[in-house]
Amino acid sequence: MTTTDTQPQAAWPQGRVGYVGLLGRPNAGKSTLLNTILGQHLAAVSAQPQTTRRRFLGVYSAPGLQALFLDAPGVHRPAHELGQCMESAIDRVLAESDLILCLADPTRPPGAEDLLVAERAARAACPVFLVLNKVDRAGAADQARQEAFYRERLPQAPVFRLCALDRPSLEPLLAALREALPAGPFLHDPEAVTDAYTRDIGAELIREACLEQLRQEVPHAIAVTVDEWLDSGSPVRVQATLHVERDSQKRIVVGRGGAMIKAIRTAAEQKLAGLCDGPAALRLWVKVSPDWRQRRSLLRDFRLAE
Ligand SMILES: Nc1nc2c(ncn2[C@@H]2O[C@H](COP(=O)(O)OP(=O)(O)OP(=O)(O)O)[C@@H](O)[C@H]2O)c(=O)[nH]1
Ligand SMILES: [Mg+2]
Repeated sequence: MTTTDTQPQAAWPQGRVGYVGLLGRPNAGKSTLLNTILGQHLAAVSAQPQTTRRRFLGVYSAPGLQALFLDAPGVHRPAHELGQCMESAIDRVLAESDLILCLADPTRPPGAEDLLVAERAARAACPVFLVLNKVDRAGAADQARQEAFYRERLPQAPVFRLCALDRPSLEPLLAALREALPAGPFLHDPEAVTDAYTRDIGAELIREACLEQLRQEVPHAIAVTVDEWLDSGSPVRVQATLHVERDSQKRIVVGRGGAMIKAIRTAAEQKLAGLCDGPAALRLWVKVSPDWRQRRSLLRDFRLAE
């Protein structure tokens, strides 16, 4: 994976270029869509809502097109300081975007979060495309209900139906982006897929493993910091801390006889191996950082607040 620019900027081509913000309720499939477009698993994805916590840039370059996708947290009513930081990340993505993809999930009836999403999209200063995702799992009636809800608030938005897991179903959307984005010079090296540090992507993938292994509220109470990342040899050696809010959560994360932390480590090592194109050896610590989701200074330390 290339995260840093390798060619001089003067050598980058011209084409249709712009920032494309991903807006939608939690679990709508924004990060899945980004990963499929990039052809790499870089953004954390899970069946649980509120997986994404901060803005993430994914660069899609093709002949004559550079779409700079901005993944964002899902729109919801914030319950804590972390939620406020996620709101700020959404605001920043919307302010930066040349075009917004408003993702709707027709497998669920329109609810309060959809209203927040649609109202936000309707206030946007740039064009909005309505994307009905998960059409592989939603019948025609459910798709029509979701489309009607959003179209009432976004009457001008063109509609795309797709399955974010299925690359060919994204082609009409990518073709429309090529038409809609402004002309200009590429803004990133065409070889680069993100500007994020590999260790920060690694931290997200470790948290993705926590979301898969743990249930209910516990994974949401976890923040991951990478304390060491040694990628000069093989295996890549990583040390990370899982921060939880309470002793009771620490006991669940460690598990009986260390079984849970071992399962998290094994799952995370596989994800890190995919990221690093080679084996990874992970050491994990669990630390209680009381009420970190409410504390600005810790949110800054964990790079969740700007
Ligand atoms: N069947 C099906 N599942 C999908 C599709 N798109 C996403 N999913 C699943 O939906 C769940 C949520 O996907 P995410 O990409 O994490 O959703 P998100 O919008 O980024 O969620 P937040 O980060 O919480 O805002 C995961 O289990 C995905 O595998 C789709 O088109 N079809
Ligand atoms: Mg996400």
